[in-house]
Amino acid sequence: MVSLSHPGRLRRAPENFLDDAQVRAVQSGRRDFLRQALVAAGAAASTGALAQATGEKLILEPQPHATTLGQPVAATGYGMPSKYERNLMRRESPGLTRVSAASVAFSPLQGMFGIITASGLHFERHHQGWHDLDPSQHRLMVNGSDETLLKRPSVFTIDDLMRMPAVSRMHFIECGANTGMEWGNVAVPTVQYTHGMLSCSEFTGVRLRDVLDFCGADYRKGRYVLAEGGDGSGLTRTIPMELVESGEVLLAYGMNGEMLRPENGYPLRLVVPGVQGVSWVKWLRRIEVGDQPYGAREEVMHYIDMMPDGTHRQYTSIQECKSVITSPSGGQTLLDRGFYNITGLAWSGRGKIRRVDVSVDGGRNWRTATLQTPVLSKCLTRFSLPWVWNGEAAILQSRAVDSTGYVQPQMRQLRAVRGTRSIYHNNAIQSWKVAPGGEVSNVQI
Ligand SMILES: Nc1nc2c(c(=O)[nH]1)N[C@H]1C(S)=C(S)[C@@H](COP(=O)(O)O)O[C@H]1N2
Ligand SMILES: [Mo]
Repeated sequence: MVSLSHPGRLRRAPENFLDDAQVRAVQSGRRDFLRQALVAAGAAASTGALAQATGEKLILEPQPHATTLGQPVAATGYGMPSKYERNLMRRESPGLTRVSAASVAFSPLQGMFGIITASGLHFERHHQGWHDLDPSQHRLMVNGSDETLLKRPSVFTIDDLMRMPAVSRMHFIECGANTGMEWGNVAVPTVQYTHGMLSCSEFTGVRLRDVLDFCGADYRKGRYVLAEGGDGSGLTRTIPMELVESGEVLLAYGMNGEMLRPENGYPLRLVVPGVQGVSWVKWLRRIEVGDQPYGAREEVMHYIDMMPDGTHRQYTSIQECKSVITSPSGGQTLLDRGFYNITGLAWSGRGKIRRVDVSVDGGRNWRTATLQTPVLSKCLTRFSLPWVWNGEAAILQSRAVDSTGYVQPQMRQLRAVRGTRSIYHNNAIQSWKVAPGGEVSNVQI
């Protein structure tokens, strides 16, 4: 048994890493704030007063809630988190975009348990803002790029789709730009901003394959589908037919046991397990079967990987194996020497997580972490490793291996191949430095 008799205490990360002046600087177009913000976040973590333990009074004296009548049932028809959890929120990174309708809100990975993201904390990425669509006024059209590719072009209501056989599956969704700010150097202080374009839910819907079968798609000639969103961004993405034929691609209306949230595409979104978020088209309005990739705007202008030799790669859609320690993580402070449960998340767009190794000395020595069940394909996997912090400097890293045998690369290995001009598909090993004072910060080694 690990020394639970000396449990270490941990101060949580400051959630907003930019002060008002820095936010104003960003809004006026300046972007040199990130380095300063990092210093500021460290300073904030090392000041703040420690809460005093109130001791036995709480046990020995009857508390108000034990001597009064509580709130009635259904006081809130839809339950909300405790007011004491108000700090745990998805947040926008003020430096990233100038317009909040075309932006990202990051999931607070540092405060989440298990593998499922509470629906209200699911990250958001919109190109043109979100809408709360009336499901009775929404339609999905399914057609072929010419009449030979699909025998029965059809228009479905949400009710039509909900009457068809449904499946529920747990999968992660990660934006291809997740960790994209870190390509050049350390950019943001906390795991919310380094890795928070990542969420995991149980999705419910109809297999796209079943709908294409129903419409009489020609799978021999029709090797691609185009998915089109209903919002003003005109977002379209090509999906290879193999993925559809595998039965994994869903026309989803459900998320975590209820209808999708408006921010996440209510009433219908595409679920493309293992593939980067941009292909999970929200407010889905049309599916077209075609015989070649479409070369849409989000496939030739954006979501491409800039290579060091000046060329770029297209259609690198699968999210490769990746992991991150969510606690201890950047912005937190270890207040005592003693026991800490190192924990984090691992995932792979190619299948299951086979193993996660954790290092506390910057990658010289590795120990195999425990994987929490269930370990599912194309789903987040929670890992943990007990650790006794002796008060010395440490560098924490996690390295995931997936069911194909692929090993998550060190940052320098990834840069050797990909250079530093990319935005997308940074799946490098994340390093958190623990200073002798206990402050945890984002570093690259
Ligand atoms: N119609 C539409 N679908 C969309 C987008 C969008 O702006 N419009 N953004 C895409 C991108 S880039 C990502 S990463 C995911 C984000 O999904 P989420 O907001 O549910 O997290 O949705 C994708 N689907
Ligand atoms: Mo994205």
